[in-house]
Amino acid sequence: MFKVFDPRQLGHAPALELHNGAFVPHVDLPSRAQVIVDRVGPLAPAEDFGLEPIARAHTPDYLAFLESAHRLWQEAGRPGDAIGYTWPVVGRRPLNLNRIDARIGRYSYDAGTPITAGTWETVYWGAQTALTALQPLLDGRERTAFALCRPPGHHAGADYMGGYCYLNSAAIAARAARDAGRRRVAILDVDYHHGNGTQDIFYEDADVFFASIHGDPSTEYPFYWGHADERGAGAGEGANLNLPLPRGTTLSPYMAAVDTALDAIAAFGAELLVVSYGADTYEGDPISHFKIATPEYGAIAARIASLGLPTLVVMEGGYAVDALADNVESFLSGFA
Ligand code: OKP
Ligand code: ZN
Repeated sequence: MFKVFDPRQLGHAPALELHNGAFVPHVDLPSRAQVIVDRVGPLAPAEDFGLEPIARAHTPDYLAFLESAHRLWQEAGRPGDAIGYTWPVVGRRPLNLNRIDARIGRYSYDAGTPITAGTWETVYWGAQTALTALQPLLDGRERTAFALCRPPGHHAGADYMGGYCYLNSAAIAARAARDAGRRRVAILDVDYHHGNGTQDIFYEDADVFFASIHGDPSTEYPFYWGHADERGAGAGEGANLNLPLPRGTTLSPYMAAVDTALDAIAAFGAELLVVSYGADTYEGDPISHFKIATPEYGAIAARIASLGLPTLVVMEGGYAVDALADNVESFLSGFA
């Protein structure tokens, strides 16, 4: 398995997030990546494919915002990380406002996603990490690859950040695979949280199938996406599959959902699979509520591997830092 990690992803270290009514220490620590590197290395550094493949999944105005937001925040005389507090009501007319608070509101949907001085560099190299890991799958040198991306990306849409996510590395890689000639690509999202950003990016796309297994959004973040009746639209109708599961879900019902997703991906005729892997389905995760045990990740991955597709595993969430390396190692072992 080809494994990629770029150390330039360690610069993003958000201080606080607004969680259940209080500012608390942010759970997406740089150490999340470091403990995985220390266990599953050696990992190759990222090559630089530039902004073009990133701009195939994100809008130019959003990228300009992301690159400049922390500087504008500082110029406004603000301390610490840039974070929003005002959001446009869905359906409001688009306004191109210059004030930093309005711009943050326009390009985000929550207060868990602060922009630090190091955010742009970190997420840029996260996207390059995914693109680098994809290359040997495209030229047939490898069957599986692991992109150690951090922060996660699956909540980031074409023109918004949220849920600790800024650039959607899995979506960028899936689009790059299409651009490289793969006619049909599937994304299987097994993070605890619904991958709303990925869903939005491909919602009307007939050539990228998105399947997600996640905590039921009627009780779980991100609430407004991830319901079973979201099935894609326009040309993409039927190419989106949400499999929400209740709090407390254990391996057996989880695996049944994996089988449902894999059957749909096989029927779709995918030529390449991107897996958004979150280790936050773990029974000890501090912010999530499934009951998957460490050795069970190997079994889940082996089931995914039985599809027989070239597979890119992109790291998403997982916040039990003490168990994170074990969980990632177990998952990757299922592809061996
Ligand atoms: C990112 B990924 C609300 C806390 C919600 C956002 C969770 C983002 C998870 N009290 N925080 O999907 O692992
Ligand atoms: Zn998650």
